[in-house]
Amino acid sequence: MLTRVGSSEKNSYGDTVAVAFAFSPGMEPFKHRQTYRLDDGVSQYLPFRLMRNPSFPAPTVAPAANSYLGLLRDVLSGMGSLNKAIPPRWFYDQEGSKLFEDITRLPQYYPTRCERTILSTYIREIVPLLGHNKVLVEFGAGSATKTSVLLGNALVSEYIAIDISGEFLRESIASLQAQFPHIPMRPVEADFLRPMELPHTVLQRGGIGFFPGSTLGNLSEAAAVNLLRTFGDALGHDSILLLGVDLLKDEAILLPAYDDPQGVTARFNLNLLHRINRELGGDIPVSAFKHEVRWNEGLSRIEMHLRARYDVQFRVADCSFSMREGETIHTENSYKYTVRDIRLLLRAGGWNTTGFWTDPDGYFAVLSAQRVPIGSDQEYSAD
Ligand code: AVJ
Repeated sequence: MLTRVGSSEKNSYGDTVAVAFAFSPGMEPFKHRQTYRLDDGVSQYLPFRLMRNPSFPAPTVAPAANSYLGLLRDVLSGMGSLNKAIPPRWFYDQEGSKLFEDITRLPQYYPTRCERTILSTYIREIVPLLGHNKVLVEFGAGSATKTSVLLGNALVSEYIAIDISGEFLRESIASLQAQFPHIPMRPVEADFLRPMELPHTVLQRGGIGFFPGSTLGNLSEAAAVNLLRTFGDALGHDSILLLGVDLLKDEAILLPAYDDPQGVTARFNLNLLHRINRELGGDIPVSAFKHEVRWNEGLSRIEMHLRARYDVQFRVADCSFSMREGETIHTENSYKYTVRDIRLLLRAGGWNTTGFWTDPDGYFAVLSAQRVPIGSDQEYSAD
């Protein structure tokens, strides 16, 4: 029985990329098409590889999922810039993924609750838009708690769950597999921001990209459009996207969602510094930093920062850094959209909106979309 497949390979930058996934004992999710190691190495052994996609605009030097080198590179380059910043993907080590789960249960953090309500309320309208027997691919699956309503109602041929936090993902998928034993499931530890190539079955049957939680909101417009195009390339022509996004609303609702009085979001933000200390041998005095949330009206986004309470000096991987009192490390953006914003973003990313659902308060939205047919030149119409 295949219990664990874990592997890695070097890309052209010498960085270790992607490939590690595992199945819990007893899962055997796709025994019937297990592949075997051939002499020419690991790529034959794996059902698929993650690789550079030629349609990606520029060869970005993206760090591998959760690799030491990836973290090191992002921290050193981010901390060496004039405006210090570390990308939010590094929040999600085992501890950070758990803290994020705690955030989703906070009364102030409405997105998870609203999205779950939308999905279960409108599942009967959503399902017919998802086609038959397509491959469900979830980007940033995490605890995958929103997936069961889809798996229980839509007809999908298999489920591929991608997340940067491998251990966490494998646990979530193991319990989902127990709930739906007849659906083959594959947990894939990877950074979905890297261009990816999915199993052949996705292109054969068409994919349903599931991108919940407003994770898209972490990205600038340019990066969001690129990612939506990458999804389209990976999922194929006959694919569908089901996207959850957070809508623009009053600051009085937004700020507490990211700055809860219980301090859970603060712990989540500060865990990044603990992680750097743990994994890169840093000596950052974490207590010298304060969780800070800002509403950036002009850019329509929530920003999270770590603000130095006083002048501090520290070392990370043998590099020295100093920060002035009040100086911040920018750790996350969370864009908030109008319905029109998100429709335009989808269209720019190669997707036509086919469905839109929201909660009674209009806080959150789920949208379905279809790929814009290549060469289509849509005329003006009244819809
Ligand atoms: C997972 C990116 C959607 O932006 O709301 C929650 C992350 N950060 N609280 C969000 C987050 C602080 C979350 N996303």
